[in-house]
Parts: sequence; structure tokens; C-alpha cells
Amino acid sequence: MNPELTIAEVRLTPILVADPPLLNTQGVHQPYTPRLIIEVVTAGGVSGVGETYGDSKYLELARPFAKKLTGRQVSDLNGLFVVADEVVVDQARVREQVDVGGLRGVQTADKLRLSVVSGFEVACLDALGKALGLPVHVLLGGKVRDKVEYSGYLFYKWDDHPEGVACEKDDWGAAVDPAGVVEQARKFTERYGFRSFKLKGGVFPPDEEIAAVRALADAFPGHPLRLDPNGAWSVETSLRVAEELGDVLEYLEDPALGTSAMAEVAARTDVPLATNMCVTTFAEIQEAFTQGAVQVVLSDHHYWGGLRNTRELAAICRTFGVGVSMHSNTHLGISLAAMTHVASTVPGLHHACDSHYPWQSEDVLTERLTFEDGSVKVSDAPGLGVELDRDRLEFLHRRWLDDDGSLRDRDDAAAMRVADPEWVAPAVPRW
Ligand code: GKR
Ligand code: MG
Repeated sequence: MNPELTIAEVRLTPILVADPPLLNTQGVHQPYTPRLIIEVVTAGGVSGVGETYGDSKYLELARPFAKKLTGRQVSDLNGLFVVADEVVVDQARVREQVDVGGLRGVQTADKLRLSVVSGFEVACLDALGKALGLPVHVLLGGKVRDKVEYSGYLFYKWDDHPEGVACEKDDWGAAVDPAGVVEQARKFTERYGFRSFKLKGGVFPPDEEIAAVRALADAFPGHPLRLDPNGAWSVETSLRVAEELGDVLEYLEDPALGTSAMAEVAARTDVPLATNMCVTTFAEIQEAFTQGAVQVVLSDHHYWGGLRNTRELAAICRTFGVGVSMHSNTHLGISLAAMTHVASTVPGLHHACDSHYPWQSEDVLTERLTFEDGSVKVSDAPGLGVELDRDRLEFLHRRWLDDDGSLRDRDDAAAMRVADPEWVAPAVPRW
């Protein structure tokens, strides 16, 4: 026990960050999205930062969790899971079975807990690294690459949020057809140098999305391309898309909903299938791998329970010859730094990782992370290598405080209903 490494204080700051009108099969992103910023401060005066989902169901868990941390060692990362088990989950919340944006499979108490643990684990690793003078990747065993490649995450997008909705204006323009998608990809390349592109699908009828991917292939010959409709297609539609785009796709991501449907698609196509929907917990691995349902698992340290669990997932995937890469949801720079540290330590990372970061014009850092030629350099500074901007944090927290409650829980379907009052997020494959 090292008194200097004792956790003396934990601070939780929920914030709302600007988000453009990005479309997905559930609806559209709201103008502001919730995130939770976590700070742990040691008795030695070192503080570490973490970031995770900020919807109220996560805050309700994070608050009692934070109270249990004071007095513990910041280095006791395994102990975080013990603490998580002690935090009571409101079962009614779980029964709502709603995840962030409805795009991550069925919600369970464990998933909620792990998403909360991840934010605290990252904060503890940051503080521990700073206290020891070591970067987070060294605490994870050391980097095996100096930079991590990310993909340009393309979205169908409106020019603006619906009229009358308070929002920040973005400079991306609209993308609702193949030409718009190609134009967006060009901007991504010019601004960040991405080579791989992923298009969020499940928005328009499959033929329109096939045309968009074809247009990308023509505009960027040889660049790796992916399409992800978040399970919006039937098995037959998935197979037709695979057939039509097989020559240009690096992989098809969650074309069909659920392990069985994915397994059926996988059995009848050579196009690799990736997922962040049917393998989201360790418990789901056996069935999916036994059925050959997926060839690439897209890990997300937020819901897999942190950076060390992400490495364990990668080891399991490696053992079974399944590829691994990284999923993303709306996030800020603390999470991008965490993703980059863990990705730098994973051997055999053969696909560029996803990140929403370019879509977030706001951050809580004194300096934003940058992409060079589509990659983020792995920081060798102690901890995560990022610094919290307290004024920005306060500004974004004030926005959360001032909200009437309507934006504190991400709800893409509700945001869509502002434009289309009849909108109901599809519960079964749409096409
Ligand atoms: O941000 O709209 C979105 C995405 O659709 C996100 O919610 C998904 O979780 O990016 C994700 C994915 O790859 O499925
Ligand atoms: Mg996905």
C-alpha cells in the first residue's frame, strides 16, 4: 500500500457536447450528446481523467461507484470490478433494454456496469501513469506500434438539425446521396488523411447505399471500404449487398441482426463480417465464434469494461483466428487517447479503428488530438498524455445543467421525430 497512490477525491462532471445531424437506422443524432468526465485525485496530488457515456442511467451508477473509490489504491484496477458488483443497478432501467442510440445490442446490468468501470479504469491508469512517470501504453505492457490508424467514419447527414432546434452549426455540409458521401470522404481525406472509409448505412434503401459505396470505390480506388447498416437488413438483403459489393468491401459490418442471422450470412458469402452488435460481452463470444458468425470483432473499451479487458478480448480473438479492430460511438479526446494507447499494444491489428472524433468540434482538452495521414501518434508522455481544460469543462457542464432534461439521454429516434413526427425506430430489419 502506497499512501501517495490512495484515491483522495473523485469528481464526476456530466457534459453536453455538440453533435452534427448524423443519420443512422434509428434516427438522427441530437444536437448535443451527453458524456461523463471522470477525475480521480490521489493523496499525492496527482489527478487522472477518464470519459464514458453520460446518459442518466450511467450517471446513476457512476455516482455510488465514485463514493466507494476514495481510500482505495489508484493501482487497484482489478478491484474496480469488485466495486462494480457492489453497486446496485436499477433493474427497471435495465428492463428498458435501450442502449446508446439503440445500436449496441440488448442492454444488461453487466453492460451498464462495465461501461461505468471503463471510465474509472482509464482515469486510474492516467493517474497511475502520471504518478509513476509512465505512459498508459507502458502500464498495458508497452506499445507494439508508434501510431494507430483510424478510418474516416462517413455518415449520411443533413446540412442542419431540424429548424427551430438550438444547435451549433458545423462545416461539413449535407450528404444524402452518393455524390454527397464522396464529397464528405474528400473532406475527411483533406483534413485528416484517412485512407480507409466506413459508411454508416441502414438509412436509405440498400440500392442507394450500394451506389454510394460504388461511388467511393471509384473515387478512392484501392482504399479499404466498409458499410455498416446496424442490422437493418434481412439475411437475403445482406447477401445481395455482399454479392454486389464483394469486390470492393474490406468487410460488411453488422448487416443482419443477431448472431444466428449473421451466421447465416457468413455461411453464404466470402465477404468478411464485422460486429459491434452481436459480440459485445465475453459471454457472447462462444456462440458467435462457434457458429462462425463474425470474422472481425470491433472492440470498444467503454462497453467491454476498459483497456485491460480490451486486450483480453483481443487475445481471445487472436486464439480463434478472428480479427479485431475498434468500434466507436460519439466521444471526446480523452477516449481517443485511451483508444490509441490500448490499440498501440494489441498485436495483429489489421484494420483501421473507427472514431467519431472528427465529428466533435468541441472537447474538454487544452489541446485536441490530431490525425496525421489518418493516424494518431501514440503519446509517450506520462499517463494518457492529455490535459483537461477546466474552462471548457465548466462551459460544457453548464450546458448540461441548463438543459431541461430532454438532451441528457441520447435518443436518436426522438431527434428524428422532430423532423418526422411519425418516425418509429425499426425494431426488425427494415429491408
Ligand atoms: O453514432 O450513429 C452513430 C453510430 O451508428 C453508433 O451509434 C454505432 O454504435 O458507430 C456505431 C457502430 O459502428 O455501430
Ligand atoms: Mg457498427
